[in-house]
Amino acid sequence: MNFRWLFVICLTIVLLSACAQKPKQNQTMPGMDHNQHNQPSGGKESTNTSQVQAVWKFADSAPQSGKDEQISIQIQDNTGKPIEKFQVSHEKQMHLIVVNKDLSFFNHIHPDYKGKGLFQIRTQFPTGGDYKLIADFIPEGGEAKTESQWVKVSGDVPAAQPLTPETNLTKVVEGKEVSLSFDQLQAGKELTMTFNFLDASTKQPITNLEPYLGAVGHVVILSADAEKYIHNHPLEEKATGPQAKFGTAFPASGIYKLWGQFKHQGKTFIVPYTIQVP
Ligand SMILES: [Cu+2]
Repeated sequence: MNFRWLFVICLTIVLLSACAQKPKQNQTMPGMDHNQHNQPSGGKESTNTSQVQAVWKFADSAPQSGKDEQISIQIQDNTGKPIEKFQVSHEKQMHLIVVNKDLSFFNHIHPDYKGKGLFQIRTQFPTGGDYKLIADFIPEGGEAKTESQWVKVSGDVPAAQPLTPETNLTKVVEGKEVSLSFDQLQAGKELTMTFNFLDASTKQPITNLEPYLGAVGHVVILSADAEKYIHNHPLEEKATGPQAKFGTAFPASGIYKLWGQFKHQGKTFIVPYTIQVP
């Protein structure tokens, strides 16, 4: 494996196990974020990332749909001592992804850091059902960490929407015609994923995409069962379109849902795709 390539593309793949009974299968590829390579190490206590854990708490013991719910995420070591310092990665100390079980709902939010390892945010779950919360953060002096938690939200549960792989990867979102393509699409291969942006009415290339959280775009990928989680940043973070390219790798064949997040003319937008990886 070419580690330099991985470093450059900021790729991480974390295989998550949802079952708390089982030991976690965590695989973090090197090069999650440039920041972790740039920290001065002299005199700083280093963090053994394998001992970092997240304790999730909800202000309401049973969160309800359609209500502001407070989520608290306490980051600590395996003795319960808070981890106190975090690196800023893409402008935030923590990125929190919220999806529901059939992956029809996606949210990317940023909890506030309250000190002493505690992150908090108020958010709403649109319907009842099972949701997965996935937190990305980097303890200072340590490696990028991903911690996740399933939560049951009370309220009406809509019928699950089946994930059907799309064959046509061109769609119109917020007046933009977005096309997704891959240089090769096969499980276990390092590949390049390209988003191309045209003005939907004039078909002219869009060349003034704006940075969103410090990069031209962000891509989150989840396997259909929400167990395999990948968060990618662009090969060229300062690109402005019409193309945004990301390096990634799908750990196994199967159905995946991915969400590209971009910003244009002051507005952020999300482009979702469901794909079949051979
Ligand atoms: Cu984020």
